[in-house]
Amino acid sequence: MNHIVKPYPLTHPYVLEFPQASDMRGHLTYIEPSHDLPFLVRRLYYLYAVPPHARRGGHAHRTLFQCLIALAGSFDVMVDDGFAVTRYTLAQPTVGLILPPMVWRELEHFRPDSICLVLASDEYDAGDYIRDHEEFRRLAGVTP
Ligand code: T46
Repeated sequence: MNHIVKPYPLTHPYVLEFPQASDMRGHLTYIEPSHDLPFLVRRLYYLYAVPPHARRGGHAHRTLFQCLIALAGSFDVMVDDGFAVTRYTLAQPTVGLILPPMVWRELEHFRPDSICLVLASDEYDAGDYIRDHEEFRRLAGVTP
């Protein structure tokens, strides 16, 4: 079950910028999920040591909200809502890409030493994944 805390757009991906405190010692970015995200965080995980030619994702989620952040390095995220494809390059630790349910995502072009932090609205549930693109298009209402 997702816990939506703010009336953000809940059907389209979008990019958020998080605050940064900087001084001579470097930078610090902070996220307060109950204020800054359109969902409460129940899980986090991270992708790292991804080979340059590897692709991650290749699925949609039925109910899960996620926020993707490039903590280090950079990578591309292809997002498909069934009707249009949008490509994002994540390259700053102050930027989060919000992915609502029912969007197909593929991550690729990881630069060496990239780290992708993912904040997720629910615990891991293999049943929440849609791994067949045709099934995704049907469920998204694109094809009958
Ligand atoms: C997503 C993209 C961005 C778990 O046991 N628990 C977890 O919380 C996760 C995320 C994965 N796993 C297991 C399931 C598989 O045996 O870890 C293995 C690799 O997972 P997967 O092939 O789904 O990894 P990605 O990088 O293709 O996808 C992941 C997330 O699963 C997915 O929700 O949006 O990162």
